[in-house]
Amino acid sequence: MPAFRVAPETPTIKKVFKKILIANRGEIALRVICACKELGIRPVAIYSEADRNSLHVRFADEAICIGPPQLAQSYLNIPAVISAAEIANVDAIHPGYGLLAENANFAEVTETCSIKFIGPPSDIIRLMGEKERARAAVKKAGVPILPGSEGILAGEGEAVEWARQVGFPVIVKATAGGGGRGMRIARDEAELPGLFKAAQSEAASAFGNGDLYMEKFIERPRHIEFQVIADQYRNVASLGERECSIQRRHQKLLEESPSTQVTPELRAQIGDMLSKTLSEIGYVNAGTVEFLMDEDRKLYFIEMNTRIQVEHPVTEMVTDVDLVKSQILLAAGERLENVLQGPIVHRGHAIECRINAEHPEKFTPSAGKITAFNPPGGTGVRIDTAAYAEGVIPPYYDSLIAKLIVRGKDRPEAVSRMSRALEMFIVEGIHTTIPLHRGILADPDFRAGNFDTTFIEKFLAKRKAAAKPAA
Ligand code: MV4
Repeated sequence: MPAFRVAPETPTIKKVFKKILIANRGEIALRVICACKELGIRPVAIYSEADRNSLHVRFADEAICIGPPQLAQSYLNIPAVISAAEIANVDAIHPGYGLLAENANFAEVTETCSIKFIGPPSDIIRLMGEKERARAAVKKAGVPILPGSEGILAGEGEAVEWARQVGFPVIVKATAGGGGRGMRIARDEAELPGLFKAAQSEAASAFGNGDLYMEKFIERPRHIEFQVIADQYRNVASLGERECSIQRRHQKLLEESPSTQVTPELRAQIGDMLSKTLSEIGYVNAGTVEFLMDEDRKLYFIEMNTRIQVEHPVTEMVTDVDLVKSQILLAAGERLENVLQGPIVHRGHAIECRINAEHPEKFTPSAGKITAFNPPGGTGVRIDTAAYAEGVIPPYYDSLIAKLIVRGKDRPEAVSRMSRALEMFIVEGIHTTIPLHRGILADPDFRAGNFDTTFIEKFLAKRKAAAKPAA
């Protein structure tokens, strides 16, 4: 990729939408509203009956109630969302993350109604949503993937054949899955047919598609993902990586950038490779390419997400690129060089802690009224939230209530800043993951950067042992 030139002759962006409907709620709806306001675009909110008093309704120029609290009857109700967009006469829809963000049919219906979907074309969403097809597509374009099957596994017999070739342990994954759903690890040949059948029927009932594929199983991987943005003229830029190994049951808890395991050379190499690959595929708008890193620090593609992600602020903090504004401008047809207005530079270190409304030990949702709310401030601290004192967290939706993001000149400063910010973050009336994060930030292995995707398991076991009185 060429370095991006500063283009002083084209400092302002001409092609812009007048009105955007935000098909989401909570902190990401507010985040998109911020981007709209800064671009002089009128944001239109949709909301369920449970969200009447929420901040995304308050800060939007218009707000349309689309139904009762249940997701299927409101934020996931495609006819209701499209009707609101038609009534408000918007130029585009921003789907946020989750909900309809990676629903290819929704993107297709939106475009059929002559409303711009802020994301990739629906056929690209569909391609990346079928994990086996995505894997084959990026392999063809030269991205390293793990040894594994080619195409969909025809049956247990073929699974055993591939496993012999790849070598145990192997993992079978649902092509319609992703994010950890519908996977089974087989450690030897004896258990593979049973696990295959279990995975197949689980995938069939969960996704309406029982198709499976196989990969070599990596024992203690790190989860590292690369942020990319692309215009509709096949220009693609990589904005570096996020380290996302601190997860529990496939829910990320904490993310950071850069990864302590990625050198500037590796970052540039993967970035160039992804720019070339995604240009060939015709990728457009923001996207995230997920990799597993093995003990030899080799990266292998596992899947691609075609949306803005929860953890996008850590990339924004180290690059100073506003990813949501970029999404909007790219969807409006702007060229990448006009959106970026200069080279991509990585400065300092950023960490994000996801503050969930849940019990810190049991991880069960904790809905209710927030009685006290003191978000921390100060140098290098950012909070993305739609929560406020006296506000109510409804029980129907995702438990994420705030993202606390810090930037420091280096990792030690970011860790220290996050620790003090967590100390000063007060939320009362509901349970949150704030105490859990305080514990993670104090952990010697976390502080040393010495962790992988098995970190949380060990951390929680240590905690439990320490909490028990000595026998
Ligand atoms: C794997 C793996 C080991 N080997 N694939 C889980 C989420 C989904 N995106 C992919 N996942 C995994 N795929 C191979 N070939 C281990 C995981 C995995 C994992 C990955 C990232 C972060 C946390 C994880 C926790 C357990 C398993």
